[in-house]
Amino acid sequence: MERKTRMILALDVSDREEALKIAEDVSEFVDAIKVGYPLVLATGLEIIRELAEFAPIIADFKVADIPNTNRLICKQVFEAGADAVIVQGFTGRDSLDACIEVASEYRRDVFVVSEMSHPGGAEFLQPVGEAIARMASEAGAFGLVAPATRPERVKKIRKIIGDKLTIISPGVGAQGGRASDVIAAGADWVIVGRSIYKAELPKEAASEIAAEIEAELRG
Ligand code: 3DU
Repeated sequence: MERKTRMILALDVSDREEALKIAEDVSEFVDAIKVGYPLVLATGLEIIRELAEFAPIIADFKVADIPNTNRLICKQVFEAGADAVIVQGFTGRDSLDACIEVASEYRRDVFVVSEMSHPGGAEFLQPVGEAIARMASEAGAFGLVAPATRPERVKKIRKIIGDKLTIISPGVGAQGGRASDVIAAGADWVIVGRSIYKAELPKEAASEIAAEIEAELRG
């Protein structure tokens, strides 16, 4: 995945035409498109190949099972054309290793959720987030998912992993995080959903956030 605009679109709509239209409209402002259960359950796994025409696809299935099931899920995801998959880290090293093994067979990437962005993310996951980040680094994951709603946590996690892993960060806009803050804290990409796909003019919304990130990077 190339680091150009440093933005990933979270395309959580449930209509195929709408998804394709938004993807086409905003493709110049995003480095990847994240698809998850809302879109795939509504339209089918084939949507991944259709959207891949516009940008690399990150499949956000937050895979969280035993190693064998994780392996089977990841195979399906990569066969469907996804460039990367998001998996949970709390299931442990063996479950994560299974995902990374399949990803390396397909030459694709794995992102590991270390901690989540919503208020409940602080209840159970945050206390183990740093240990998950270390495990993901040792296991050879490509990146982590860390919360844009808590830039100080992104900063802490960046310190722990150094430059070895990338960080993608959801929680910008609708959840209260600011793109520039989380890029300044050390995220490689911000993930933005509702602030773009629910905007009256998604292209304008994406362009504004991209400009904010660019200004932050210019200093
Ligand atoms: O809040 P938004 O509409 O910008 O969407 C954020 C996306 O990122 C959405 O797909 C959600 O499922 C995902 N995500 C989080 O919001 C928080 C996490 O910790 C992990 C993924």
